[in-house]
Amino acid sequence: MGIVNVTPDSFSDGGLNFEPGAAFASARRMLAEGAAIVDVGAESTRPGADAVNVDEELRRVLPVLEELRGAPLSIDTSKAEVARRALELEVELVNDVTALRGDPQMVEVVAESGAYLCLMHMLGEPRTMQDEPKYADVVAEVAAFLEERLAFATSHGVREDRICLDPGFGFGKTVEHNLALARRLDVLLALGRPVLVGFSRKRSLGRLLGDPKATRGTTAASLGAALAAFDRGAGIFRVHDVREHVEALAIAAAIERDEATESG
Ligand code: HH2
Repeated sequence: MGIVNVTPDSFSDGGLNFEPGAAFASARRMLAEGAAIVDVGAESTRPGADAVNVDEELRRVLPVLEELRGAPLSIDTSKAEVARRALELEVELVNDVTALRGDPQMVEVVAESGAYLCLMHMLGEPRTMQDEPKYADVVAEVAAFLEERLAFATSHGVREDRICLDPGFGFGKTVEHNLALARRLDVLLALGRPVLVGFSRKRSLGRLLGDPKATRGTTAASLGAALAAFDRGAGIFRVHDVREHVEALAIAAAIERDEATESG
């Protein structure tokens, strides 16, 4: 899953794709490089980011979705109206970082459309989520949350086979919380749905490499995280550097396949 942030302020590619022309070009390049889908978002969720109102979010995102109509796209939004308009333009997946808690209409919009849905864990909200996040057991709590959100979505008519789950790296989590979750992806996979991971360029990666004030991670660090998550069963990788991830994951998958063949 390639990332196109049509925002002036995203932590990772802030401003780069804010102009619609730049956003289409990035999305087309990512698809040509092997992305299965491109996630278009118009509201930054970086720690401390301000919220964007629905009119502004639509103004940013609609020209991009219209131009790319027919391509495999995902919409990164927590607003039902933005999701509804995106789905009218044939977007296939709704990526809601609030896991259907941000807008009471969202579950109905997704259920009626039959679209795919990503449910992500976040502790708190973007403005304050990195202010000393605390868990008694981060893995158990994130798994319980995702299990409850999965049940909520399916009980409101979203088909279970359309849903993927995401631990939400960096969303109300310290470096240690992120590492614990990445190590124990098996606990999330036990919920029976594909797991999406979004480690790409996140600041935990820069901090792990020794810069306590890092605000982002490098491409190489992102690849390391993606490969470790692949080994633990992650199936969808939300990334900025598509070509590098496609190549690295293709090799990891080829090695995995070979082992599976040899063991019968
Ligand atoms: N991370 C970001 C945004 N949306 N969605 C899912 N499902 N999982 C994630 O980990 C995730 C996400 C934040 O990254 P980015 O889009 O690069 O930056 P920003 O939120 O500043 O636009």
